[in-house]
Amino acid sequence: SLWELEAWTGPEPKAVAPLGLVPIPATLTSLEGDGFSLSPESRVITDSEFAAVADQLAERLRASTGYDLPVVESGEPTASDIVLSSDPAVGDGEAEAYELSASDAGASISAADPHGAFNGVQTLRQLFPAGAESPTAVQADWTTPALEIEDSPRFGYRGIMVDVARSFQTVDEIKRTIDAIASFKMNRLHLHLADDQGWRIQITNEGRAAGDTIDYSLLTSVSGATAMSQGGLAGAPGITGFYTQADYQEIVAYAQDRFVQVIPEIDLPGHTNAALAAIPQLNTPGSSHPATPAQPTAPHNGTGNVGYSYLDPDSEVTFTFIEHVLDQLSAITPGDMIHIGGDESHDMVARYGAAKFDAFVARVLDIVHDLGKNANGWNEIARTTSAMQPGDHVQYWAGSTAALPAAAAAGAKIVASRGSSSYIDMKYNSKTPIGLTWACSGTCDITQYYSWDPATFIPGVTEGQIAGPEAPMWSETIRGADQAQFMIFPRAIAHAEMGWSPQAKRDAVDFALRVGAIGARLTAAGVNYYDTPQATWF
Ligand code: TNX
Repeated sequence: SLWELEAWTGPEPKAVAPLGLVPIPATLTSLEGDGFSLSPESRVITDSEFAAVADQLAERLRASTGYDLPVVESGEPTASDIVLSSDPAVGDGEAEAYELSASDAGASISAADPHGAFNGVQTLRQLFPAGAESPTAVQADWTTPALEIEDSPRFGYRGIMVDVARSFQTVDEIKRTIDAIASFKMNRLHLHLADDQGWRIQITNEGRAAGDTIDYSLLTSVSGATAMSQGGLAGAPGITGFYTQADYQEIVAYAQDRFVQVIPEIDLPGHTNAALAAIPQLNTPGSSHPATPAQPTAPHNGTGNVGYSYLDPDSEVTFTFIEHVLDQLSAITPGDMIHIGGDESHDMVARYGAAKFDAFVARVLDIVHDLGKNANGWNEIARTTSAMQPGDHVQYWAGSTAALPAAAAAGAKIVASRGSSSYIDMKYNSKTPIGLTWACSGTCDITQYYSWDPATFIPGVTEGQIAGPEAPMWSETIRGADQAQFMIFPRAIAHAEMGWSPQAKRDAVDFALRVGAIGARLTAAGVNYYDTPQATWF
């Protein structure tokens, strides 16, 4: 009959990219009508408090759209303007909250603090076509969907760690990664600055204690020149180098502009071969390397061997050294947090017992507190509750969780970095050419790194005692930012959503679709990533 259906012979229907918002906002309401459209006449109208955030937004969109996008502090908004306004009521006192509205009546972001406004800007970026991330002008219909969002984070701490000790990365490389993580509202960058294979932060002799004869410049002149000797792609050795204090401050300031706090780590008392090899005075009989003038501590043999090195827990020189290093590091770190390591001091514990190790950690915690900072340490420090105080963190990575509830009761919050679902230096699968396998083997992809709840994975530790998730990127096998980003993305994005979005809103299948919509953005922004088959790429 006339009404009989015929087989469709036209083109395949095109898959429509989902709204690629990552992390998914707490609440999102679609609005009737058309979305917000940028035009050559568009302006960013901002309260003066948010001027710096407005400048960053305008700079980004000027590059990709070619429009002028002036930033102005007053003016009657038109339907093509973006308005950033300060409103103390947004988020009900919750830090980082924002509200966003985009429609044919205009776009607006309101927040109680600049960090909230910045977060709103990251969401707005994701509402435009992927070309918005391009560093050069492209043609596109710069229209968003019509919607309203009210959003705030689940956890205050959402981070990654980059290990520049095993293999160095330049200031510019670190800045690129800061840009990328900040666009997913991540707000912590933990830098692993010293380990057996290298020392990456300049320490000067200025302000040495009376009687201290250590030449601290040796730390970088000797151990800034060492790194892993093998382990990279086709056996590539690690990259050597170090940050001058000015370099480090440049990273910190760049991060701060993007609301990312830098957390510097000096790993103590183990993982210290680089310090021992550089500073003769540390090589006392009670250290792991009692050197004689004829036999100074050799640089690390360049393998990933761990657990053998340690500073002498009974030598005052050890603590003179630590006080000076942490004093200078604190002075160039505006953030509240110094990471003291504490992991894998196997040979020290074997020689002296756990009580000596705990006493060592307690003394270092006191040093950090006396400098006016809070301390973080890997979960081996969890027993040291006597010296812990509110504001401190314990970072869980592996092994027993038994000591964590007491550390939390002493006021320390737990940073969630369990190896099997947070370590982004692990291979995605057996074919990944770089990466390790000890913490996660088989498929270590976005689902594994997404489908768990930081609030419930440690028995006896409650949601309020969790600072948030951090994904560590160790560098035994990773060389430079391009390789690092291949390991970081998209797994760190899974962590970003886990740290930000309400648990009830999270769904692995939906996430895999939204991440897929992020791929083109990362490509446009020049960020490397692994195009995992677990995502649907649009
Ligand atoms: C364990 S995680 C270590 C690091 C290694 C990492 C490699 C931790 C606190 N210690 O020294 O780089 O495994 O995955």
